[in-house]
Amino acid sequence: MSAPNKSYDPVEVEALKPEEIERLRDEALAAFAAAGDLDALQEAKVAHTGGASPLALANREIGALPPHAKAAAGKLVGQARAAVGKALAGRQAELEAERDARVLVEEAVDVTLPYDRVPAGARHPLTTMMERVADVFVSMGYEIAEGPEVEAEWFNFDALNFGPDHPARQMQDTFFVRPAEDGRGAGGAESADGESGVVLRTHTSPVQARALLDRRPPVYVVCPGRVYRTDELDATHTPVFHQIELLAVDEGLTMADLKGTLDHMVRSLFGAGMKTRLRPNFFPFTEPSAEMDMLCYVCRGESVGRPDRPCRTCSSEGWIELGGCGMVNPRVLTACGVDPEKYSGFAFGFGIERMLMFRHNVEDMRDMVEGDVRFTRPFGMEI
Ligand code: FA5
Repeated sequence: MSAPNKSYDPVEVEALKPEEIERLRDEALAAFAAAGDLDALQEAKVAHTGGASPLALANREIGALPPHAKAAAGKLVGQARAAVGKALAGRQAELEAERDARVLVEEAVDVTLPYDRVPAGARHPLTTMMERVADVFVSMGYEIAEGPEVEAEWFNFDALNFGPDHPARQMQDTFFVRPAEDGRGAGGAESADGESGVVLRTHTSPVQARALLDRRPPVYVVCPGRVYRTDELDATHTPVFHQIELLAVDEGLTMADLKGTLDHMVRSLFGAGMKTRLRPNFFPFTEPSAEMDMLCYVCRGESVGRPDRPCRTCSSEGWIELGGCGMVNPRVLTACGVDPEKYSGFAFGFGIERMLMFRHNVEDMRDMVEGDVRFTRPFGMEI
């Protein structure tokens, strides 16, 4: 900045000459107009309005003028700076509006497009059915127990009191696992008769033996899982299906506890007023054993003897067969190291596919295994 000087004439100070101020103003206006985006405008702003800009320097020169010249020079520079500020604000608004319009176009979302070309998946109704049953018992304090699907024959049969030549072994048609090439069993055990000693489990009952060997009584477990039998796939059978097994071993358990537990289960799953009935049957691992039926949840038994009101769900029999049950055979307790003098237990097991069939009027079990979403979709998207 020049030093104060009484004889100083603004006309003679180059930076304060009106035409120079005008030139600086016009240069700034042209730079703002030429700025194509907000970044360029920011650069022009610094160059033409910043502390080191020619107009700011000119403004500083005013202080060095003699008093009589200050007002005119101040007015000149002030007007130029005001014009520059106004042009800057105008261009800033223009460029911001342009940017906003561009962003709206670039980031536009076409809400008319399909939101998702791959429909969300959902769990299979068999899985949700099995969990729903297991939840009934988990809420009563039962623990979920699991076992392998490729199972030792000992757990699948021997521990459950199926003797080596017991005809009951043929009750369930078994997939035997072929022994390894070196003649050793699939589990690494020597096999004298060339059998591997390993099967695909035919029911969830081997989990009973595993649960008893793993824990000390009292034992309260529920065992859901996949099982295998050499059955042909037809409307009511599949070679791979699901069962759910229940086992309770404690002091003083009786058939009445079994019956009460079954009744509680059907009421939880099918509603108030439901009940079960037991019919004598035979399983080597329960004694006594029974077949368990539940009241038909559709007609509640009212279709029996009423040809005018037939029920398709129970074929007008009033009852639907659920599965097998009984008091745990003391020989099973002994095989698993539990004292049958002190403890008793009950168990039951049934097929999930069959339950899904009558609960949802599924007429053909093949629909459950074919993986067609037209079958699963009506069950909803429970995940
Ligand atoms: C058993 O498997 C016994 N482990 C049940 C049991 C457990 C009895 C505990 C006593 C104590 P069963 O062979 O009857 O029993 O089979 C039970 C259920 O599995 C049947 O009621 C039926 O619902 C289902 N099931 C059997 N075979 C098939 C199949 N091929 N396809 C679909 N479900 C089947």
